[in-house]
Amino acid sequence: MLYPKDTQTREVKDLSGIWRFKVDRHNTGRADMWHMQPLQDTIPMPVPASYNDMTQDASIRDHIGDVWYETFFRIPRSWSGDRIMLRVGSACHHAVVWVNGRQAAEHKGGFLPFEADISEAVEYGMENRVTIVVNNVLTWQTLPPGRIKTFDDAKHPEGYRIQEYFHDFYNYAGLHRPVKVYRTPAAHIRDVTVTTDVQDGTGLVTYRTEASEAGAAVRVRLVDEEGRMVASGTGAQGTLRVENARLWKPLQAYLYTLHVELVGDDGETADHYMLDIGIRTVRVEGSRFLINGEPFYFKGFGKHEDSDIKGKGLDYAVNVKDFNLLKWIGANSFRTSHYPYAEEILDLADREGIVVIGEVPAVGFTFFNYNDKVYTPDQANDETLAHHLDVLNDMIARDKNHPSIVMWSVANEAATFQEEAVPYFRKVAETARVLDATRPLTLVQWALPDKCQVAQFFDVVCVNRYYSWYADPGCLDLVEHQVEWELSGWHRNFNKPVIMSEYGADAIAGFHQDPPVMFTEEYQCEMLQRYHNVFDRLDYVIGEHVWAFADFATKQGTTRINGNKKGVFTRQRQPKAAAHMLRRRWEQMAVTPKWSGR
Ligand code: GCB
Repeated sequence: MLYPKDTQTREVKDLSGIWRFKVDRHNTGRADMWHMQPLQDTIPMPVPASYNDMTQDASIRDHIGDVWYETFFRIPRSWSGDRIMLRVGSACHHAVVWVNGRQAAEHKGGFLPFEADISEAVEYGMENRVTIVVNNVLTWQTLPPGRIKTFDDAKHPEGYRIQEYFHDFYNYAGLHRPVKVYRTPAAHIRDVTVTTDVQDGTGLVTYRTEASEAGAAVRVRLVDEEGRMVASGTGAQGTLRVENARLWKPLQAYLYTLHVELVGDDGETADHYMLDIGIRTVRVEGSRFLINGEPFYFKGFGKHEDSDIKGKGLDYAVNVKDFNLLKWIGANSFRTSHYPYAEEILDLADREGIVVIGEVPAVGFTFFNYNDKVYTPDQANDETLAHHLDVLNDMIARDKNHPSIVMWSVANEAATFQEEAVPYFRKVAETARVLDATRPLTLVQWALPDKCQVAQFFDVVCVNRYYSWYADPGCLDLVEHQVEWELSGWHRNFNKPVIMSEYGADAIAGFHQDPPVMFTEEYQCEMLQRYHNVFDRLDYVIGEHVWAFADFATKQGTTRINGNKKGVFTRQRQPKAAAHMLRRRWEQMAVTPKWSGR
């Protein structure tokens, strides 16, 4: 799905701003057709943003069910005759959209965009009303999954409900990414797919375009960062050759712009789209992850889209700060744990040369008891799998052209030790390979190496493990023994490169004790250091992603002290002691890369 852009033939209106908002206290608004008139008794609500932390009202924060958003926009008369699209960047987790009371779109899944052709629904030159109902309920047929718990006892008032979910990050909801209206010509470019290769210094840029009319004439040109055209071609698909190509490299990004034009019968440009691309290759070979043929060692974090007040709402300032912190600390990569991030973040990664592992929102497919079945007819069932495949499809369709994304993660900590996981993840892996044959695949593991039944379907083993935290809390002296025992098990059983995709300890900024105890900054440093000692000894360990980049909001519970404090930065992006320790390590690794001496 193409990101809306202003081009020679296209124009975008961003509807970000203050919308009208109303909580549907009894979830009756759909039946009462609230979308037919302007909403009554609304409060102001920013878009994009999560609504949860915006007011002082806990019943808004904790509401289970529908909330309503509404705004007004004008379409100039000059847009008449064009194709007018409405695009929602993300609505967590289900949404129905009406324009002037007429249904335009319905969508399930909170972290990916959807759009609708509203050419017939809008009035040109007049005011138009868009109404969006957003629902935050998680079930076993959503990603991530959840369930509504009801009570049948005297301790709870009748009808009392709780939204349960099996991941820790807070279930923020609302319109998290911008809503945009844009126009394209009626005859338009529908999609562009680019893959790249390098042969003896020549970059090969293979492109495929889809147009609204089959057989439409297409011309393309590739322009470098200085504005010089380096290659051109015609035809709906083809391969452009770039002599002496400047490669997209980690921390040394170079982007070319591919201009795609649909050509009318008169030879004029009927539609025009521009895509930034990077020329690079990605391959797993033996126990190495190669970017442009060079072994790459992942240094970085699992992150979240999460900040004060806005929750999961897109925030350019926070995003730029985060990329500056990544560079400051010497990181070169992150995983979009545990859902596809905003396209604006991936654009920054492309531009800054930060390597990304893109993840689908399949998180919480585990009960922390090996024997509790996850894949049952009333939990992770065929409908869940079908939705999982849809989301995978939509994520790859949206993100396939980002050079920063080097691998897809199809799930985080699924119960891969249960035999029902085998057909489930065989199907997921097969589908991902059909959708994208160019990028390696992983599934982030919680199972132990002798128990996992699906790692053979993937190219890289990613493991999350919290030795001396959830297991043997306080026993720092066990960490090296246990990490080495586990990682060597993965290597022995599957013979694939291994990334430690999560490891870490909660540290409350300002808590100190030496010798270290849990929740202090000293303990966080010491634990990370002990993991690192093992990574440095094991040749097949190809990366370390500390959990987490920054502290983040979670659901309430006895293991979380006003959020998850495993951040190396606080939620306000201030460094804890561990950040300085990592900075020293990663700067040194830039000078002496892991495999340089071998
Ligand atoms: C995990 C999860 C991550 C949690 C983390 C923790 O294994 O993948 O989402 O936040 O542990 O801190 O418990």
